[in-house]
Amino acid sequence: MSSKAATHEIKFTKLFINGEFVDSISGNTFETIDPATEEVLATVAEGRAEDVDLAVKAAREAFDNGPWPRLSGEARRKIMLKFADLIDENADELATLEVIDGGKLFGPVRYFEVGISSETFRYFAGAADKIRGATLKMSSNIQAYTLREPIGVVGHIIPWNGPAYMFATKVAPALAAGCTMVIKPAETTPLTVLFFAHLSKLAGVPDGVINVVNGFGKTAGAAISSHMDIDAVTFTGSTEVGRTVMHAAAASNLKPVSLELGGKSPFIVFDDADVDKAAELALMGNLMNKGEMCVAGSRIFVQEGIYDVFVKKLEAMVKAWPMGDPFDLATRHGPQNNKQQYEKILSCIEHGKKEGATLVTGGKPIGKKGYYIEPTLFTDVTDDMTIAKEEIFGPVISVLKFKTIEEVIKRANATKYGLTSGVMTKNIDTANTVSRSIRAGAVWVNCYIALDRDAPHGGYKMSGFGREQGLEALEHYLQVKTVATPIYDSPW
Ligand code: TXE
Repeated sequence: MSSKAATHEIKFTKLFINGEFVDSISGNTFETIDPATEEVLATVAEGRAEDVDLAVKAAREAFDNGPWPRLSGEARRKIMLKFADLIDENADELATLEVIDGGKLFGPVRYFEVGISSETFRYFAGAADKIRGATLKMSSNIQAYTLREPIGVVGHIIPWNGPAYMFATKVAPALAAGCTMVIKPAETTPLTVLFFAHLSKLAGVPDGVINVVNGFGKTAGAAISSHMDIDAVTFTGSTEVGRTVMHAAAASNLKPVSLELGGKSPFIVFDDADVDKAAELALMGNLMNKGEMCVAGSRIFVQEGIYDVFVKKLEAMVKAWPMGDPFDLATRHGPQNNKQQYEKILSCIEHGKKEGATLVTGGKPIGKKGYYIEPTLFTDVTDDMTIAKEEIFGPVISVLKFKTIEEVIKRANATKYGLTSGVMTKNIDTANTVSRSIRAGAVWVNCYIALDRDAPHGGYKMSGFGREQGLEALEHYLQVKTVATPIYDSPW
């Protein structure tokens, strides 16, 4: 649907190690595809274990002997602020890469997600000179305090649904803490991350602090999670691979991991809610980014008194969801990121049909080229159906009916996931009860996807653990050291 991919010059396709773009040791490459056309966009260097080794060596040297962890917080802040400015100055390029490599839409990325990325750098730049420990009350003749030290070399394994956002979310707090790192972008979306690597050099991030190894999960990803010289790993992706990463971390050097593993978030609409607003939020919470969002409100529980009106309004909105050229600012619907994801979504839709949900609209692929799927609305969904249990990660909305608050709380919590949730009601007591009862990392009351730099984001249960964004995100990148000295002749 877009012609821009064919003419856009792609500047960076190699690995980025120790401040240089380099070929992989084996010389292997792989192709990255434009999901809107299924045509090859670029041939990219493919890193494997030996390239990860090289990248870790560079990061280790930069950590053990280089300037980054030893710079003052102010000096790190300055470089991070420069990095943020460069992100804004290159917003068109970054957004274009996100569209052609990841199937995202130009408007939301150019005018929203790139800005979130640069603001994330500014937020954590502001924290870089405020990392401090505490004075401890031990005994009267011992003076003790804590130091917060960077944890060391960090491995970041990044998914494909928002590479720019993910890069900033993981890299900015790690930089602020004084860590060095090896990043593996998803194999379907390496290009934005490579462009960020180029910007990091322009910003003045010293060589070896940021390294990027493109490659596949089972080779490059596994080499990161099992590496003996990586001190911590962060992972965002599927629950299944999260488990593998944790196993590998445990089986190697017991490095701490933080995992963000998706969800099956409830969005609960009570009879007294503003129904127009509720329908609009349900729509955005499922169709934005063609549903490829860990925070999707993919189980919409609607109270019986408002159910029919809600479904009518939502149906009209889903049918009017604008499709078209991803570079057209009016377009809201793009291709799914990759073939595997496209097939998974279509298979979930088939399950929905077979298991007895009512298909109100959508449900089919669009066109002959590109991974496009119609925005899809199912009603009469019940808790036991596959579409109510499994993360679909696509433009598929499931509406379920409920009667009472006690019932809906129980059903909303009856999931292996616990990432986010939403509740729509004008009754403060209802809002408070639901907020305290839902087992999830966020409850959005009369709003949805209220993500912010200052708001910690992360999961309960099998949605993972650890928090990204907010000052809490720094914790993963810091060690606490207690220092104690005796005080002789203390007057106290
Ligand atoms: O994810 P994978 P996939 C969910 C979503 C989606 C499903 C499958 O439901 O439909 O996962 O997507 C790297 N060791 N989310 O298969 O494989 C991989 O190269 C180390 C939710 O694409 O988990 C990529 O960089 N790393 C989610 C990253 O893991 C490995 C975002 C994610 O890919 C690896 C994406 C291994 N053995 C998918 N195997 C969210 N939480 O936002 C793969 N990888």
